[in-house]
Amino acid sequence: MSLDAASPSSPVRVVYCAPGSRADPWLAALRAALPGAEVSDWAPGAPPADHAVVWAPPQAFADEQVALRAVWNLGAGVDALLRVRWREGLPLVRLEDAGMAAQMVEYVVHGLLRHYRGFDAYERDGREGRWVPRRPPRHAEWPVGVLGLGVLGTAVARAVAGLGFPVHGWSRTPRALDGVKCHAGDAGLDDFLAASRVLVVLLPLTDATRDLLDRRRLAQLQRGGVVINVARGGLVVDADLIALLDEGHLAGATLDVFRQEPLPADDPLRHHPRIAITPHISAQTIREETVAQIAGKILAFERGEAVSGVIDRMRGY
Ligand code: NDP
Ligand code: OXD
Repeated sequence: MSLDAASPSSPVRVVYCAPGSRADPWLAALRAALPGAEVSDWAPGAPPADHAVVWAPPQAFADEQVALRAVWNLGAGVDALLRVRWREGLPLVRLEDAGMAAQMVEYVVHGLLRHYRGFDAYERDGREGRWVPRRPPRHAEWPVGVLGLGVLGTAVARAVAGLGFPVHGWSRTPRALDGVKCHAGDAGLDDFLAASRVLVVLLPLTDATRDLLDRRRLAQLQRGGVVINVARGGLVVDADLIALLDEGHLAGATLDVFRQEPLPADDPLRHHPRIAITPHISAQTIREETVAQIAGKILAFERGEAVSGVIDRMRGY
């Protein structure tokens, strides 16, 4: 088998499966990046391939594609990928950054500054004819906690620290980051929450993190707290978030991700005056960088080299 376009041996076969997306531009980009490969779109009954490039594929895809040597996820989050039953030992590989870290930093910094500088209140004043300068806020009064210190959480924590905010971070295993007070594991969570006023959620959704942010944990944030969830909706208990906003313990929330997407028209999160929502766009998959990363890793994999980003299925991320 070969990835060399000039080689006479049979080409490596790459199949693409991302239901709901337009396949053509992805197929064209994959063919350009892997000129020695045979790249096709998946349909039931398609011939077996060596590599799969996927986003939320159906179970039928995994059941049929029994010759796969690796699966390449078109995103950083793998909760949808792990809902599929894959052959034991088949490497599942996620995206790492690929242009998402810079977008995530922009989104979180925007959300943070909106609350910190009180822009919503000033915009309301402007519309309603008021002219009321308020006392300038102090960074020291707005410590930021970043839940998850992986590829994206680290970029966000560094950027926020660079703006002058006190920053705390929380991860499963201990981390060390300049300018960030790092906490780890279940034992470190209470101190982390108590030290944070703004909570940025950048954890994967796993059995260990589902519903993590319930009333008890959100209430540990400092009074006037703000939640910025850019990871997955299932990490936060919506009713508890709304109750703490209504009671005044929390001051606002910026939410990019939801348990059900698109968010139903009648969902209370859509209509709450102190919740801003966006349609899962905080860090989108960028085709050019994504294909370059996946193609580079497929080439390395075929040369027998180790690749980064392989998911630990037991851990769930
Ligand atoms: P990484 O895998 O690089 O980082 C995950 C971080 O979470 C790690 O620091 C890890 O700890 C920590 N973590 C995982 N489980 C636990 C746990 N049980 N307790 C404490 N910490 C835990 O992921 P990324 O940074 O690349 O992405 C994070 C998430 O962001 C994705 O899983 C995805 O859901 C979401 N996402 C959302 C996007 C959007 O547009 N809204 C776009 C892209 C991603 P440790 O360091 O010890 O391993
Ligand atoms: C991802 C996402 O996980 O887009 O990459 O949410």
